[in-house]
Amino acid sequence: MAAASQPKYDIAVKGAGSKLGDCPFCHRALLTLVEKKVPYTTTLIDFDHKPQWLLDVNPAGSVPVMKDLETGEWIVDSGTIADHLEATHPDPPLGTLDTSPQIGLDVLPKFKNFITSNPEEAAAKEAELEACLRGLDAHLAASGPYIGGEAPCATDLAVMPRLYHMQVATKHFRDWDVPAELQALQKYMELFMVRDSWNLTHYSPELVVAGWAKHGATKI
Ligand SMILES: N[C@@H](CCC(=O)N[C@@H](CS)C(=O)NCC(=O)O)C(=O)O
Repeated sequence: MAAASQPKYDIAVKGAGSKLGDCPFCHRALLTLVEKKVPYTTTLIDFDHKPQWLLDVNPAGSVPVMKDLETGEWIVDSGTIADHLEATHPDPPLGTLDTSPQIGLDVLPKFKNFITSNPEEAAAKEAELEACLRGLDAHLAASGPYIGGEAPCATDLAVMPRLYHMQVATKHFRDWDVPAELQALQKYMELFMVRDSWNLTHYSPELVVAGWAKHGATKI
């Protein structure tokens, strides 16, 4: 899979066969490459058969990891990859997470706590998720349509994959929808999901559901 000829990097991401896998961190790194129009190739890592080279490069065994094909340098972790790309390919400027609005990132632990909660704690976890989404909606309503304003910033590329997981997993496991009155948030997700970068990098809802089922999400 190549974004253009003369790849500059090869990025290893979760996947199997020819399909991208359900990793929001890999998704963030891929979105950054595509938004910056950096040519790359992709190596898919089947988590049931992790290659030894991945463990040599990153003893944690996690992806994404990205190799600079000119220098041979490995860049490990989605945040480090995003910062590296910002430094080496400043156009279009996305900023770094540190310099971008600090909002929305905690949607991942919030929805994870909700979809893995037991019946006694579900209402409280739902309320915490909703509060997090309301904060993001208020930011988008005031200074959107993206978290970065008129154009996506580094935070958008980290948050959108998490929101996708949230949307799919809460619907499947809890028959829950983002409250309809959070219109700026609804519009934001729709707007992002028609970007070329999203179309080139997204994976199916079925993979998201299967992934969270493995991580303890249940229907109650
Ligand atoms: N902090 C890392 C986290 C990456 C991460 O946790 N990736 C998961 C997939 S979503 C992984 O590779 N897990 C290894 C495993 O489950 O064996 C980053 O941002 O890149």
